[in-house]
Amino acid sequence: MLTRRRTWSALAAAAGLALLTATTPIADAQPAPARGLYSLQGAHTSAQRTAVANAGVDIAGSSDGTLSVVATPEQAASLRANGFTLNQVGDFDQLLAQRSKGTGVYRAGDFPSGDEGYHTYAETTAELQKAAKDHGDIAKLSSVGKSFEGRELNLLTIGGGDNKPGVLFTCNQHAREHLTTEMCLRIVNRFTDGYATDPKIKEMVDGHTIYVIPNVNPDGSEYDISGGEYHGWRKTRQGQGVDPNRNWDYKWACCGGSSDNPGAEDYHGPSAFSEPETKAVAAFVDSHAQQIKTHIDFHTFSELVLWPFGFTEDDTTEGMTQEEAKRFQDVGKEMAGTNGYTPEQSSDLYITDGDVNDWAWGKHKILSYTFEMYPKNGGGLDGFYPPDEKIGEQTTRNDAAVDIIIREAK
Ligand code: NO5
Ligand code: CA
Ligand code: ZN
Repeated sequence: MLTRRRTWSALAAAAGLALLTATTPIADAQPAPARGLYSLQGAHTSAQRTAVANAGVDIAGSSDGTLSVVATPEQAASLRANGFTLNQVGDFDQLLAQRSKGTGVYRAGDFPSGDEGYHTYAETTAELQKAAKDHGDIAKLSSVGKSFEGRELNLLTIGGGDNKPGVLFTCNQHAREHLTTEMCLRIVNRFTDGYATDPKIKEMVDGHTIYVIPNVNPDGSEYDISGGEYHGWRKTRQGQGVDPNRNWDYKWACCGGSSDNPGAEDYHGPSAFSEPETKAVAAFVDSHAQQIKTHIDFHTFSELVLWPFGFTEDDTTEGMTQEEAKRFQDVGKEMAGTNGYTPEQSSDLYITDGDVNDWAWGKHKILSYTFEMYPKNGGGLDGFYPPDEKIGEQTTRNDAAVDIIIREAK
């Protein structure tokens, strides 16, 4: 089993090596090792998956003990030495370049050619403006604050009024998980366009306030598609980037579920809410905490419904009674019954600390879930970047689950 301690000694060794090579002529300097995309077998338990995450590799997906990971050759060797089987799918950068080539002509600022069905930040903003304009009676566009690079963190509010129970949907904490932005847009369009014609939609909207934040990490998602090539980027864009889903101020950095190495993909940041994005979304939730009852944060991929806590393997603990845990399980399973995802406690996947669900429940008792969307298994790069043809089926797939989390806001 890998341990955090071993990870650090490996890092220290690598740093020592870098100091030695720095004295050799520039021409002999080794480039950063190419990262590979690997299929890793043998990670059947949460403890094993947490160990893989703590080895500093980027876990992209998980299904039946097989993980899709991005790792350096050194990391791969160390994982093999610790008993995991790793098969290299390909060189990560080459795969990204290949996947970005597309079929047609690349239009500046857009997604890579062939994937134009995805919405850029500007296109998402335009969609939200249109929804608010076309449905001014029920929809309002505002912002909860600005990203590090100054983009508005758009909030579309639908229905109800401030005295109706609220439900929050957040998307795109992780930059490259673009399908999630489409999920939030699906929710916006369904509850605005459907209002006049679908009595069930009308009833849900009239009885609730639906808050939708389609881009929690717009700097990251714009960077990820910059130059017409996917970059495999996960984090924010401040410094070397911070994993926003390790940056929330509840049991932050407590339990080995994040990294204190700024280069790591699960770096928790220098302090809780160091990122303007998580800080702004949290301030919005704080100011509506009496009203917001339920929440889904969308991610990709693995087709999972996850509930808190992520920081501990215990089902019940301080802040989570037996009764509360049972409600998470019951509603989680009911939602999973509609979309075919696998329902489980977040830490059954691997330990995370400072994630949004732990904060929303731990601080405000909001019934807060993570959905890991399509696909279940990520062959090649399709896990990160499913073709845009998948958007329709994979977002409507969650309509019934979305209705359940709205129903539960009461
Ligand atoms: C998430 C969940 C475990 C909350 C995370 O692959 S993901 O990064 N989308 N998984 O690790 O934050
Ligand atoms: Ca396409
Ligand atoms: Zn994610």
